[in-house]
Amino acid sequence: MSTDSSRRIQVPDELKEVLLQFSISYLVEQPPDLLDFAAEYFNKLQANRPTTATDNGADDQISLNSQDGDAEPPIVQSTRRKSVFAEAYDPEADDDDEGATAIFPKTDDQRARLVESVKNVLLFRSLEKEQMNQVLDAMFERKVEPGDFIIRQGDDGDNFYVIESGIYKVYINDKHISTYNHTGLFGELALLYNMPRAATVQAETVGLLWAMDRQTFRRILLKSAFKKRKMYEELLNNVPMLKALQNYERMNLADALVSKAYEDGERIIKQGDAADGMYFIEEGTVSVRMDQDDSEVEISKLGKGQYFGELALVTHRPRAASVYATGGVVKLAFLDVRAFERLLGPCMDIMKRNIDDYESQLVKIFGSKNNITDTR
Ligand code: 1OR
Ligand code: 1OR
Repeated sequence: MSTDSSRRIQVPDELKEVLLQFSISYLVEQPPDLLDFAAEYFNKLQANRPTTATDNGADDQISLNSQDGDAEPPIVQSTRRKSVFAEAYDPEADDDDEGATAIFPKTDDQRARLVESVKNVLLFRSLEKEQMNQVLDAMFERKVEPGDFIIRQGDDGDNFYVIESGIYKVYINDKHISTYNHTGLFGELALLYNMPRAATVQAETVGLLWAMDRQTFRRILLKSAFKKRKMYEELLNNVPMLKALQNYERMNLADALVSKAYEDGERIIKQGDAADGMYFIEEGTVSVRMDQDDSEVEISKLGKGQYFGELALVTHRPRAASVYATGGVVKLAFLDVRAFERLLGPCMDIMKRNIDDYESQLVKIFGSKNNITDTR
């Protein structure tokens, strides 16, 4: 053991996990007072602690792997339930390739409708073609009536659902918090993170859902979805603008991102082009340049944790500037315009404030307002 490594502060997995579990409970319950809630939460946790102290890792592995076995595990008390969100889950070690995936035969019409419904499912983005076909085979249709409870908060997770049609209301502690309108997916959280259902989902109208059972979900989707959320977790936690999002919304954003890399000097955005999405900088630096007479003038440099390309999406105008990779390889996370509109609503005020800032800079740099944001 070198003195260097022994001096480094180790963050125990248990600490991370306890804090994460606490944060999730706090966010889901949204109690009026943080400290009262914390005191009660930790007192309960201590009172319910199992009498035989277990060494943390082993317990996790058993509860996790047993989810993939034949029998569902008995319902565990929520205080003992382990989240797999933190380090406790290692997708590489999750041996989930055994057994055949269920196949639900479909008519041509059904398959076509299913393909249409899953086209925009962000969780499926990083799947290979073959995995995607397995997903299509494994999904089954479920018709719902107005008032049907599809999911009840606190239950163990059974299925995950993609919406073909219908309106669905989401409730947390009986409070209506959001609505799905003929599109989207739900029920992935409990299966991904091995947690109880975080919310209740109830049909408002008749509707059609495509369902996938827990085992298939874990076998096909868990690894790729989990890896992706993990991969972008740090980036998304470090973009100040995204603090306006709920944790859950940030996870959805992670599902939607696509990684792109650019070499030194390569152009990422061309001034005047139509816009197809925006970018977050994972690594490296970009140079923002504007056409001025016959050349380009650098107006700004942006680095890790910053973003660009949002302006044209907000104003519905062509790109206001060109953007180049500088000083080596630049790694970016790209968000396409449809996902942008769906997911970044809560950040719009912050983006608009920053855009106002561009305008005052514009006046300073070019001495006149170059109408980058005027809507004509
Ligand atoms: P689940 O398996 O936990 C309930 O079952 C589902 O409701 C959940 O997966 C999500 O797919 C969906 N927080 C948690 N779950 C939500 C939320 C949500 N919205 C939809 N679901 N929100 C955060 C509230 C603090 C709402 C964000 C707009
Ligand atoms: P976009 O979609 O128009 C080019 O594509 C992007 O460059 C733009 O979104 C912004 O994200 C980014 N003025 C306009 N765009 C800027 C600026 C900027 N800086 C970065 N971008 N100004 C620089 C302010 C320091 C003001 C102009 C001088």
